[in-house]
Amino acid sequence: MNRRKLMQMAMGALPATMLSQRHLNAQAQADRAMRGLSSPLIKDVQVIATAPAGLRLVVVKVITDQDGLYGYGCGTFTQRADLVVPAVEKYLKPFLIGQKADRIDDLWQAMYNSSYWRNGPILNNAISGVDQALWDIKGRMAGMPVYQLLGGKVREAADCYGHASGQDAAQVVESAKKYIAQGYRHVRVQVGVPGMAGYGSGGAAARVKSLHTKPVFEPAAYIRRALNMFEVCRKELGEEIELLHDVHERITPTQALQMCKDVEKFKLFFLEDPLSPEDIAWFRLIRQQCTTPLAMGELFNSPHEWSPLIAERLIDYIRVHVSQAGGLTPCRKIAIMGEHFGVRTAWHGPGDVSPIGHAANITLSIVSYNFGVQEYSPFNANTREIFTGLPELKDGYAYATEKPGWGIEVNEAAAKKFPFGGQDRGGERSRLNGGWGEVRRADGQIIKQ
Ligand code: GCO
Ligand code: MG
Repeated sequence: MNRRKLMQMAMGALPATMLSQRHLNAQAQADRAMRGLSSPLIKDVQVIATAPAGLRLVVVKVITDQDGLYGYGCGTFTQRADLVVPAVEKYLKPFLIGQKADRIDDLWQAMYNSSYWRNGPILNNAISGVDQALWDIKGRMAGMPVYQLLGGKVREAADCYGHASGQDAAQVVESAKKYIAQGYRHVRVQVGVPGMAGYGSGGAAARVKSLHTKPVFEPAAYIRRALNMFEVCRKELGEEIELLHDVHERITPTQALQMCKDVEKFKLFFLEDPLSPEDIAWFRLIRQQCTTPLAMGELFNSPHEWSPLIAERLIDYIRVHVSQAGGLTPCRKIAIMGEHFGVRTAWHGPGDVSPIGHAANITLSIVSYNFGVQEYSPFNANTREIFTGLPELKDGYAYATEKPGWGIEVNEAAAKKFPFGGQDRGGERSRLNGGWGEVRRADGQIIKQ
């Protein structure tokens, strides 16, 4: 019986008589569900390490024993990318060879437990690469985009935000206007601090005086600069545009509490990472004293970090970096947990997420009722040469593919043209293999950047 007849039979298009063989035994029913194909077994697991935009990306390829059936997944931890590669090749590959590729959650739990110690950035990213690849395989088998396997769309596309920045408020306004002109309704605004190293925008002017030679950052100066930027942005851009800002955990909890109160009047869409993961208990104090919407999560690797914040409704947006949590499987569960506590999703989507990871972000965003907003980072020409079938952005909306799986193919020869270390973005990164250098306060104290 050819594949088309099997499809028709499964879709109940053929005479009931054929399906009335109710007495098909469990194996026969499983076969019908598999359209006559046996469960694909994992034959090989490979890693594609490439840096087409100066950020080290890790993509895992899972190859099955069925010709032409394989999948891709994102395991990008750009600051330690070289460590994710052997975690996949030396530990997950021997563990997975010969396993059934269609038992995604079972394999997730098995990989997660196989290291005994767990919930770390390296191992979670390695697991994520495999996990997302297994979802790609299941979508390719089903002939459906992954979003269909998760129950289908609850919205047509994911509303995204872009990254506006500038060395001063006027430049930030100009940058924001460019995003608004492209149709974005949400814009993240970041401003530089003169003479200091800043997140999202370097500061012009000579380096400020300090007791050392490293890049300097002073929280109080940054906070004053940011508050002024919001003032100017609201005045120049109006009330309608949704403004977002990333504190990037660079201030003390006391300053975070004050800043969350001081920005209240600017009605931000959200203020992100006012606290470090180490200080999340302070969210209780912030919650008691102001209504500024709070976003947190890109640095989380463990349920111990996100569950209490969601269950106690201490944040408004969960910003997990999907591969840092271990992939699509655990993040789907985080989204569902959030729905029950009124916490919305805003998956981490910077340049150091591969296009596969962005496809997973967009998929989660269009299938989750409690969607908030999606961070989007455009793909440069090198990236488009390697990855085809990318999710498209139109009028500030990101659209998932309608092709099977993630709908993305990888040109592995092109990926080899951009090896790690070829053109790392930003100062120290080449010397530190993609890692970040030091940023210190004027007195020499290291800061979380
Ligand atoms: C964001 C993030 C990123 C991170 C980067 C770390 O909100 O997009 O804060 O910019 O800093 O992903 O590698
Ligand atoms: Mg951030």
